[in-house]
Amino acid sequence: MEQQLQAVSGAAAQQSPEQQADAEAGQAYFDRAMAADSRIEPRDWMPDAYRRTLVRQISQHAHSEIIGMQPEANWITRAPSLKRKAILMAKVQDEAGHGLYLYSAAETLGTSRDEMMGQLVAGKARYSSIFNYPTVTWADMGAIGWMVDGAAICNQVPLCRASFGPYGRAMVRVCKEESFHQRQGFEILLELANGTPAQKQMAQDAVNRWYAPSLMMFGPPDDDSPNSKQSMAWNIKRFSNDELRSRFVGMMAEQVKVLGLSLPDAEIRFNEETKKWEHGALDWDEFKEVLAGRGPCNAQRMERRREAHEGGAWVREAATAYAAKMAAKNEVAA
Ligand code: BYC
Repeated sequence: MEQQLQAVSGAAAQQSPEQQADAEAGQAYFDRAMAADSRIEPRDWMPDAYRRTLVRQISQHAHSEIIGMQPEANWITRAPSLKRKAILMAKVQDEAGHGLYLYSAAETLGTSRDEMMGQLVAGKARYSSIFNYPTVTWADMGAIGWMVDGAAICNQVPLCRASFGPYGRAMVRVCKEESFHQRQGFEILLELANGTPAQKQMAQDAVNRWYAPSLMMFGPPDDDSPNSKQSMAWNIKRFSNDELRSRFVGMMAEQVKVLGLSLPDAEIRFNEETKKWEHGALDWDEFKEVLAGRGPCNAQRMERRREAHEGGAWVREAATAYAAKMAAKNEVAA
């Protein structure tokens, strides 16, 4: 907050007295909204840093949904039955929809979708680390649904209460769809776990592969998370990365028993004193490597995204030409 006030007073040097008075009134309105835990809407005054933080988080989130379609799309043609194929296609389409709601929410902050997409294809934007891991067997569809979408739910249910209205409202619908995604993943694993010994092993191997990457989805440990404190003060994030990770571990530790599988972490336990779930150490060097673009599938994910973007150029051009034609027609009619 101190930083913002400095930014406001720094900018004040170039502002007219009226503009300065408006900015001060805006800041006071914003501070009251934060204290009352109420919402900020796109036309409300907001500090530049709040706007930048939201564009950063929402656009990263949107990119994650779009890139996140790739690992699962990899199995659409090889799904083991027509029913599984139809369900997986619907899920992948949902992820595209989530990306679109989120790009729209970010656009209300004044950044265009073109700009955000441009940053993604230029390799300048982040997306979730989790989507840089390969999907090597059908059981990975189960593990992604159960664990990755499960982690997404833990992270995103609190975001339904994010202080920025369009983000919070988008999250409500996203979370409803994620619940269906998680159940479909759990059901894939349950069927495999109750199948032949080879199928059960395939399910266990997938759980083993996705366990640590899904815990890392929550972001770096709290003492290494530069954005958390301010995002929590602004009521964007409601819980810290470690708090959400701990809740997620607790949820998985119970559900894995129903599957008849195990989590690859002997150190999972509920700490009666802190009332929190604990887990074994994670390899944060691996996380940093993935964020630096050196994960197992980073290059492939970016290449596919660029191809899709270039391949879709004619659709964007056709839609723009059609919109211009309709606008001209309406003008003549008016
Ligand atoms: N991967 O200070 P921190 C889905 C970055 S889609 C990559 O803790 P923050 C699904 C972070 O951006 C799920 N980067 O940051 C889709 C920051 O870098 P910058 C996606 C990560 O923002 C398809 C730096 O590390 N979910 O479920 O306070 C199929 C320091 O971190 C990651 C969302 O996007 C990561 N895992 O907290 C199936 C949820 N973690 O920007 C499923 C919304 C951290 O300073 N986002 N970084 O350069 C959030 O809740 C928060 O942004 C995070 C990070 C918890 C992810």
